[in-house]
Amino acid sequence: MSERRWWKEAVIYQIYPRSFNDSDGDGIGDIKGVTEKLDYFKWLGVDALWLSPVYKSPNDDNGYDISDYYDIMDEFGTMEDMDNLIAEAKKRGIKIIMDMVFNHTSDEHPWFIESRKSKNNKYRDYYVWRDPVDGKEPNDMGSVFSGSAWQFDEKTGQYYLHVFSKKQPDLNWENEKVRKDIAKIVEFWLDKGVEGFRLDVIENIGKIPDDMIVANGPKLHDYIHELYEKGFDSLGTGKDIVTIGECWSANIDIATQYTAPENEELSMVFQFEHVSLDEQKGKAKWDTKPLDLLELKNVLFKWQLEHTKGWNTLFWDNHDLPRIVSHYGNDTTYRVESAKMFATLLHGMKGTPFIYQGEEIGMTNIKFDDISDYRDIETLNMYKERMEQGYEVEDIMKSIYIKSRDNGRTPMQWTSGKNGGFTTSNPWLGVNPNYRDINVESELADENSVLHHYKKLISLRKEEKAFVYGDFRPILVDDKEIVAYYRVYGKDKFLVICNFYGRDRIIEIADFDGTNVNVTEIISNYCDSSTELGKLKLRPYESAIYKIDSIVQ
Ligand code: TEU
Repeated sequence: MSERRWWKEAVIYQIYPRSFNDSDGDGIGDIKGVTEKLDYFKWLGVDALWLSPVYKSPNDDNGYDISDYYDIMDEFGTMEDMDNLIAEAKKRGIKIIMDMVFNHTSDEHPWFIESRKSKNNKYRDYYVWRDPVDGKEPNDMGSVFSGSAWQFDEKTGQYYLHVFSKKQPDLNWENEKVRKDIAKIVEFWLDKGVEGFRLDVIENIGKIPDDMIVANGPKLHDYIHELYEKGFDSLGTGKDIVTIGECWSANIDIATQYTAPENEELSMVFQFEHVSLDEQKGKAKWDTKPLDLLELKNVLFKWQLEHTKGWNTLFWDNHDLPRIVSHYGNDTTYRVESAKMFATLLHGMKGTPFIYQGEEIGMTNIKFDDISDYRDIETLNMYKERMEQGYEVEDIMKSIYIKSRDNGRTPMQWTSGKNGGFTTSNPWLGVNPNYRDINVESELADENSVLHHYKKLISLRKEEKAFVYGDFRPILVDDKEIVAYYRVYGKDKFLVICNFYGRDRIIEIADFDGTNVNVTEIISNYCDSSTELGKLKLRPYESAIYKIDSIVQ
């Protein structure tokens, strides 16, 4: 059995502060806005809040371009607000997890301002500089946000590397001074009382640009282990923190390397195989294909069954992804049922569940008519690039509606009032007009809402350790419409069963034959679910968890 740790038993809630709650009426969410909602989290039962970056930033990539790791973005408030949030959260038993962007900084960070001044500046080697080759970029490395990953800098006649935007120059981790300065940042935030870090694209820090290697470079794990020794070794220091790496290209072996406890690296990693199954291999994320449920089951079950030496993260949504009800589910007729089905499927599995703001009320993707209403740099750069390449506007917008990161970034819908209660002025990004029907206020008042369903699932994990530490045993693996599995822990046995589509199904389950077992429904997304002997009838998107007790003769 895996060792007990608080972060295995926790449910973590991700906040994208810009879109969460605006306390001062400037149209942008802020830290005080998060503090105002702490009692909401307490009610919901989440254990920790992961805050997307709140540090000083010119916001080319909404805070993922940091210009000062030791200070707070003006629009979000002050360090005093941050200290207050940490203290108020602690009073309620809620931990704060900071998002750390260590692969790159902003080009407005003092290190880069210095670095670009001259070739012999003492910060030159904090970043990756290369000479032109035949008067052009050093090689063909591309940026995740379109175009080349190299930017020419007139002043010194060299190119610098930026795997993301031009305003996000990559740090050079081969430089020991960089690593020391990063460790200091970790220490500073640990001293403030935060209890974990989410590490942005940490897989990129071992990059070898000359060989066009970005993720999983040869020294990656040495660097992470070094950080572990200098700060993440939470048990050693008595600070029992959690570390979560964002690792897009992790397979099971790589994830194991990061998370097997004896390797002393990270607590867990985000891998994205299950949420990228609508993408075509070798093509841009914008060129999608329909989801094949068997493929999804295969991926989910593989991580459950084979990633056993380390710990899994469980998530559907984040600030880079479309909303799950729109992405893989049904965001019209069966929005409520499918949102609950995804929640049940996920929270029943083994790993730490992450809830992204708004997921708990079943928020959906957005369709703005005009590109000028979008704010995400990745979306805007892709639009420009594809327009230049001659794509039809209609086709570009279609892929934006499916995959744009702004789908997950529209403001949190709190009430049916103006701007969904997010702000009193103009929101920085449009509120989804469906806030009149989909909002926290109305879901709090409705026992059958998606929100109450999340609350029940969170408390179920607290009550039944089978969901945390129990074995995972999939069934009906070849069924093209149903996802089902058992969680077994000592004498405790639970069945999680989900109808993934809008068609009625009748399923035969041996455990339901009524002879040697008592079957009790623990949670369901229909209020009147019923089972017949030996048969389980599942309506559209119906999902449920049953407790199965053997009858001792
Ligand atoms: O994301 C890493 C990353 O690779 C994403 O940009 C991803 O490829 C893309 O969103 C898929 O559409 C992290 C952050 O989560 C993201 O918000 C930042 O933009 C990025 O790093 C750069 O810091």
